[in-house]
Amino acid sequence: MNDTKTNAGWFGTPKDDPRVVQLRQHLIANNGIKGLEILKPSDVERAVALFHRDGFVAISDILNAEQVAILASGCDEVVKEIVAVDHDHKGNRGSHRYSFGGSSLTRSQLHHPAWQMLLDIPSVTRILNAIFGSNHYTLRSASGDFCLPGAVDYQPLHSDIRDWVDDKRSPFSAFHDPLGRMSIRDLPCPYVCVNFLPQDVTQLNGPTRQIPGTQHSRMPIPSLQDEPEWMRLSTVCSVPAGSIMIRDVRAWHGGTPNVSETMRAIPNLEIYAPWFREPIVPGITYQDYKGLSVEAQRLVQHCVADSSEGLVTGATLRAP
Ligand SMILES: O=C(O)CCC(=O)C(=O)O
Repeated sequence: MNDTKTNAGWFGTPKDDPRVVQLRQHLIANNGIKGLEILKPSDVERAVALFHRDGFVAISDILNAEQVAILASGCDEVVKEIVAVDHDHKGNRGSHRYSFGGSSLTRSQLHHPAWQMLLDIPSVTRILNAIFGSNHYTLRSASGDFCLPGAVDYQPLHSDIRDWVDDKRSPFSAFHDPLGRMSIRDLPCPYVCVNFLPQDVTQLNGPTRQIPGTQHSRMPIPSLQDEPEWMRLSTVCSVPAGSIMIRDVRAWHGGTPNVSETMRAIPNLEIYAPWFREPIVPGITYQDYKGLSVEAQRLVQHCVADSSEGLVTGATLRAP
């Protein structure tokens, strides 16, 4: 076991524990969605069709080598700061698992240049325009997730958006049909997450599991105990660095074991559909905003702090 405690190396259950060795073998033999299509940036129509069919789509060759290097080093820098305040790798999305936004005092990483770089990638803009049928969508946050090596457990399946029909105690969305006939799941996609991959995502380093076609489902989401094995193996891999996953956040998804030697990050942009808005927390200073391209400024227009205000940035395990 590499017990460094201050960096993001393997920590926790020994990597040669028989259960870990067996899990690794099982994942190599079985992990990954069979026949997963990985599209190219020019496959815009197919991307829209797969997104609406499955609730997610993977597209390679979005970032070039230089952009991948900038994003990887930005993620490493932020991960180091977060792990420094969590020596036991307890995480805030399960053991060894963290939200980049949930670990930031601003609830976002939009202040970071590596995330700002993602705001104006023309191939992404083309696909989002096609998914939403307009360019009037708006950024909610720049965040994402990472999991450290030694994450041996599965994160429960979940949706990132819930309304009052799904969960009366902690709905994510204010959407409410007093007659109880409509749920946010009956609507067109209100909110997408675009994950950018700064490293290859493999069978072993915690590929996101996505259950195809569940974005409109009203079935209860299975707990870890009830989840069938095919769902555990329904992961988006192997996908090369520089790719994106575009996900309808209503589709059931969850984190999976990272039994590799290295951290896996999936920084993201979270984007509201043109017709959907919920409260947005400022994540970028006016000064930084002024330095962005016109397209990026359009996207972040609702995330900008007042011109007289700075932002207090830094790592925390419990974002305010
Ligand atoms: O890390 C992943 O692959 C998914 C994480 C996730 O869905 C979450 O923490 O909400």
